[in-house]
Amino acid sequence: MGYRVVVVGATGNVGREMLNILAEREFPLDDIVAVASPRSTGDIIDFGDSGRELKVRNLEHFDFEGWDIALFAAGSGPTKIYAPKAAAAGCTVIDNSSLYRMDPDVPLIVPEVNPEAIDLYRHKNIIANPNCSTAQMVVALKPLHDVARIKRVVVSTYQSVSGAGKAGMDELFEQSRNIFVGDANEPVKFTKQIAFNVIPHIDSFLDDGSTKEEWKMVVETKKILDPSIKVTATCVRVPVFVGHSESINIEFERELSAEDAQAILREAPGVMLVDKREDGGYVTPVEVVGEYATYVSRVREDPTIENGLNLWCVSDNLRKGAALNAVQIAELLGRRHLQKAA
Ligand code: 11C
Repeated sequence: MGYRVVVVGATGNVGREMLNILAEREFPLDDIVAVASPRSTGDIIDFGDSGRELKVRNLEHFDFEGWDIALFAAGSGPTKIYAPKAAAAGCTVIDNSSLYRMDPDVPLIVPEVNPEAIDLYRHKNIIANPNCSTAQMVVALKPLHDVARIKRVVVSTYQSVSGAGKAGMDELFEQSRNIFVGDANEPVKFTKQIAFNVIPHIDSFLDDGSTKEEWKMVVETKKILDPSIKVTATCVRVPVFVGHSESINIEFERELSAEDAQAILREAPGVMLVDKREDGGYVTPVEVVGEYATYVSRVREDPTIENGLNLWCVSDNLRKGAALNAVQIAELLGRRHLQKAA
């Protein structure tokens, strides 16, 4: 016996990956339905590589009664309207938007890091999925924190355009093409030219000069991993289609050698250490597309602070940063609470 699962926002970058990953991981299903905004109603989409096709249904008319789990990848606007309806109908919502992440009655889960926090889901029948740049970072930090206690993190991100949806990917493609053929370029999705450029701005600006993306990395890390960890972030959009990268500087309470950190990361759940200290002995975003792991490279001591380490962290932002983490939460929910499947 399996679950009846709804994917909301099924035609977007993350929704499609949710379907791919449910199929790939053979999530125990009794039924699966793809739901999206009215403009996609009736579209036919693949249920991963399963050979099965799904006809997209209209979110505005969808009845969540009788469905077990809804994976939402619909953005904050539709989620605000439809997630509470789904939850009230008895369908547990796993939401990829930022809407509920900091709600004290909603658990914010990365299964490798804080699986026990999921028990809080009963308050609202909603579970939040973190921002992609936070998810991969806490997977890498958690095993190190367990051993040497992290005091402070300084992170700079190199975030792919797929984080801004299909429109972001289209803009990078079009701009690159236009530059080669000599056509004019007008930024639409991004504030400045993204092709052959980098933009130190993701999401809206806050009063203190930081951006909401940077704020999310601070507060989500505290909620998921440890409220005592200080985080300062600079989030940058780069002309990469898929895969977010992060340069992370960590200050620990206790001494941790680079060698010991490598040994810990080699065994850590969800982490793949690729750290050869030679030409090409590290991971870049194009190599992680379609992968589940969070990759760590360039682990080294920072001699400018006491108990400091630097590392490089790369992951598929549409997978561990979004769809995979949501499906892992659904698996965890099944194991700990719903217990329907054999
Ligand atoms: C980006 N991290 O790369 C964003 C996308 O809060 O879920 C995901 C935004 C979020 O643009």
